[in-house]
Amino acid sequence: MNAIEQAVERGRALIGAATTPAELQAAHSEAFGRRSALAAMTAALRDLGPEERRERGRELQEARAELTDLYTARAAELEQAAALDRARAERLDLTEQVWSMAGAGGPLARSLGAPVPAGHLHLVTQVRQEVEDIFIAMGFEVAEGPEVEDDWHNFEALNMPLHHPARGMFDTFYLRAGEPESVLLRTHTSPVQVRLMESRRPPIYAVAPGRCFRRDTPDATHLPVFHQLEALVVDEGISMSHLAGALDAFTDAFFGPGRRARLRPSFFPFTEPSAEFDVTCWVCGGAGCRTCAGSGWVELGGCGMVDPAVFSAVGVDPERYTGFAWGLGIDRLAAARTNLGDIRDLLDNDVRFLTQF
Ligand code: FA5
Repeated sequence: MNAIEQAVERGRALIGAATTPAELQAAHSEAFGRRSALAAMTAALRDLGPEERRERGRELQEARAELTDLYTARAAELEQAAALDRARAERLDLTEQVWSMAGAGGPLARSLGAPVPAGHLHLVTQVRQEVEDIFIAMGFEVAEGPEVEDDWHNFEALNMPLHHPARGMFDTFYLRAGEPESVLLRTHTSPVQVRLMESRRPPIYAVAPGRCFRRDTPDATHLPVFHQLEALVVDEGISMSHLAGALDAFTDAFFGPGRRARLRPSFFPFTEPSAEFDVTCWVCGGAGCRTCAGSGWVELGGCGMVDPAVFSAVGVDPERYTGFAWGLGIDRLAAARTNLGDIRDLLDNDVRFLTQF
């Protein structure tokens, strides 16, 4: 075996024995580096005659090429193994969480395939659907309107022209779009009344559930994002007793016997007369507490007979038709049904709370 063959043999052994990138780098230096046998033989070429220099030069080149190929192949193998190790180390076992939530983390349960807990509809969605069902059974249709509204539908058509003091009842989120304060997040579901009457002629018997937005400070009975269920009935001969009767039927269907409700005179620019719909406080039963601010009653919604000015704004003949409307707070209905002391719990997304319902 000549010196070149010996150098190749040694290089092969070194590269083959390297098991980490650092060892491979060391093997590379030893086989090709400045102090390697190949480097010494390359330097010695200059002392040879032209014929022999060409011949030895070619042999040295072949030796380098072979070792370079071996080095490149080994480097690829080591990189592949390192990537596999990294992937194993970073692997997230998503099933772990599910197993421990199910209280069935043991290897036996895994191999048997313990059940994965399923989610369910949020309490507010469940209540919304239940309330919709009650009114569908009473012959109402379910309508919808947009959450981003214009000034006309949210205020103006509801008898609240620009600068009307009643606009102060609704602390409004305005959007940067169009004229200043012309586009907003709806503060109530009442704009759906306007859209219904603009799009068709009476008779109308409709409810409209949906999300509403107000710059209200969150407390036990207020959220900045909450849900209402609007109702609108427009027909010939509708009176306040129809409104009271419909609310009574709803209270019985939703709460069952035992919950007292009352209508309390109030004011809304879009209804005349107007009232608030209250039920006895579900936390203290009427004695007075933090949830009912000491009054023993919690307001669930506003209601009244549609103001003739609203009919005129949307082109319904106020001489021929009368109607009633209300807006019930769905989050408060959910709280009343489940005896919840603070409706902020509805937004916390705490699984321990949500799984109870
Ligand atoms: C209104 O929003 C009127 N549009 C209701 C109405 C409709 C009156 C049709 C007449 C005719 P009010 O601001 O009172 O009224 O809100 C009605 C109900 O929505 C409240 O009783 C309450 O249950 C719910 N609500 C209002 N603001 C919030 C809030 N920040 N968080 C949770 N619920 C709320």
